[in-house]
Amino acid sequence: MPTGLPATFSRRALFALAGGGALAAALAACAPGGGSAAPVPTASGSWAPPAEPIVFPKGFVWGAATSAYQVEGSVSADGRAPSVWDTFAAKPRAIRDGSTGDPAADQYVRYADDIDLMAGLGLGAYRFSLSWSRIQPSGSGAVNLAALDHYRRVVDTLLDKGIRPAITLFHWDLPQALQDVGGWAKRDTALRFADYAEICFDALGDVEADWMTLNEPKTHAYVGHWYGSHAPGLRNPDLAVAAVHHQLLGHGLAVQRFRESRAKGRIGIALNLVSAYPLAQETEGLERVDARENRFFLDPVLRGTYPDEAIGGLPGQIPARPAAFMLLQEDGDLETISEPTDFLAVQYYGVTGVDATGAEGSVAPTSAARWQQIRAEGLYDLLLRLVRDYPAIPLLITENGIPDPTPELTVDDPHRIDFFRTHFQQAARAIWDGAPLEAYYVWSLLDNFEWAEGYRQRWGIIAVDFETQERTPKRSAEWYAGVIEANAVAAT
Ligand code: IFM
Repeated sequence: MPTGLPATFSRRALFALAGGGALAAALAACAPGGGSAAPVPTASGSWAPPAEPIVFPKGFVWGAATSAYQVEGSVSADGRAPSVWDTFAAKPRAIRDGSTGDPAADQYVRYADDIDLMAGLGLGAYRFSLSWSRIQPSGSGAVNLAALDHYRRVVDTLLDKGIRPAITLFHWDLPQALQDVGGWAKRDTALRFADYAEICFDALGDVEADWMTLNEPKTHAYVGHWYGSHAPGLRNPDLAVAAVHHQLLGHGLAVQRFRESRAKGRIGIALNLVSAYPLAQETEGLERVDARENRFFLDPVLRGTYPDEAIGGLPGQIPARPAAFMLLQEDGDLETISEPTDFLAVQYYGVTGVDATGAEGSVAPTSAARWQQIRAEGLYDLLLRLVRDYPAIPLLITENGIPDPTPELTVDDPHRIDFFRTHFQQAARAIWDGAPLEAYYVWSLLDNFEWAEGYRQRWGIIAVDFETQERTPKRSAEWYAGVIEANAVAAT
């Protein structure tokens, strides 16, 4: 790793440390705005990382992420009530290995030890989510102070170690009591979410933190309400698009409450986005998939509009009724949804290919998670596309990662080191080309409950033995600690 890192970051400093004229020429050749009319940039071209380590901007934040249901366990401790995920996971065959989020990684109990591990790695920030059904067991009304006390201890312990909290309000675990009256398919849930958000801002808003309203509203809406393989297990595209609109409305209302509460810190939304590449000359199908995967979320939040192409009867669209979707929307909703935020949190896992009809296909190798097509350049394309197509806003990568190839516990994970190295290089390249990227959180800090896969997919940089709850940093954690210490990523 290099020594004598520049005191302040500049394109020139990055350039100097990153390999000179060949890099500059390559970067110039790949600069955005090359005249492509495709809905996503396809300009990543061929680019090789420089031989010398690439140094990130001074103050760049390196973190790791988890979510409440995936790591906390203690599902009935201190007054917590069931969420949709407790209900769903208890159904026969809902989870591949028959497991539930109890005990997960037992972080409700072991948070202080985990924070020690984070400090040992040198993490600058920890992204975790609050459990709504701990804090407000019925989803509305009475507040459970024991839960707020717990999260206060978590936040204080992080701060004691110099680790910035990055707090997600909702990572898919809706209180079951709200699902029982319609969940996100109903407008009222957006209002309940705003009230819950205000409780959290009042309790923890004295802390300098990065708040995220929602985690991946797309996954919760589509996989939970359309495909049926996540909680709440519904298979109705009309309910899925209702869940999109009401989650986004809840996001906008929560941002308003954040400003009113005068909480410290910043707020944004965490969207999982995909770089889609054409498999044919004709790109209409690609535009539909791009609208469904990206613009259905980016456009309302950042521009105050919904794209026309996301919903309909054509391949690549959500097969919901456009007229019914229109009827959900009330005057002022899009203004609320596009309430200005302080950053956009981007979750990047990979790419897809789309043919002329809108059918998706393979353009890159997959990981053990079959939905994940791995192409590090897709991250560069995505970040530059955000810069090109949307109003300027600071960007954070709040999730990026890969599972182990085996469900067995392992600490030897060279594939993960390669994955992160190439993605970090593309992130640096995007910064060089003008992306205002400020932070990078790896998914995940710990092996954990991977939703419908149960404990069979291990995404952590720290291995967890779920029998004993023993933690062992994987090779990738040691490698990541080196990146953090140097604030730089090497070529190999
Ligand atoms: O584990 C999930 C996380 O909860 C949301 N983003 C994707 C991860 C890997 O599937």
